[in-house]
Amino acid sequence: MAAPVTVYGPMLSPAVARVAACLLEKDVPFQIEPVDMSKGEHKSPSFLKLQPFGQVPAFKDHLTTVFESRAICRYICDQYADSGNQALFGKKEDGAVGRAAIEQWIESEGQSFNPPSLAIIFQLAFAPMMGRTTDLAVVEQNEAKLAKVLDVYDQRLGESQYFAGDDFSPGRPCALAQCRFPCEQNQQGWLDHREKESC
Ligand SMILES: N[C@@H](CCC(=O)N[C@@H](CS)C(=O)NCC(=O)O)C(=O)O
Repeated sequence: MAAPVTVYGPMLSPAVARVAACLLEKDVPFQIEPVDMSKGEHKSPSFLKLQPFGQVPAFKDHLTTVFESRAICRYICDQYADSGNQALFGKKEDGAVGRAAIEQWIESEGQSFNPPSLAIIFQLAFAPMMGRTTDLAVVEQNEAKLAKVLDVYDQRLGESQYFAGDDFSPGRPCALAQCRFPCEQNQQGWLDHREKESC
């Protein structure tokens, strides 16, 4: 029997991995529907109905479709509140204050951590896969930007076990989705000195 939840896109994509990490943490069974980006399937009319910007991932369950990986994670935490890690998006009793403590780290992951880390991953991991030359100047520029973000992360993770406190929250899978590339491939050792950010 098919799983009721479908994630569209390749697991190689950090944004798809972000959603998969959230579903695994929430113990929600899901299936991955492959989207062959090399053939432009993410720009096809049928996929654009699910994700109007032509990007992976897209998400579908028995109730709705959702796009944008962090919005999908929020939806999963709300819709599947009673499943898996029930405190993933904050404990009910912590209310708006608890939610804000998590939201601020998810937002800063999307705004500050994601752009430079994705640029580095694109150059070091995806460009060679696509037969393109790695632009080391782009890597260097983004390493400098990322270093500032990681300094803040180091400081925060010196104060608490996870970003939003001592409980695991979606900020962690959001950032982990990106970290897996340098950790798996040890690319140029650029995370080696960042023990706190280790996978
Ligand atoms: N903000 C989007 C970004 C998704 C994204 O950048 N997806 C990439 C793969 S990791 C993609 O589909 N790129 C193809 C394109 O932009 O045409 C999200 O978090 O879902």
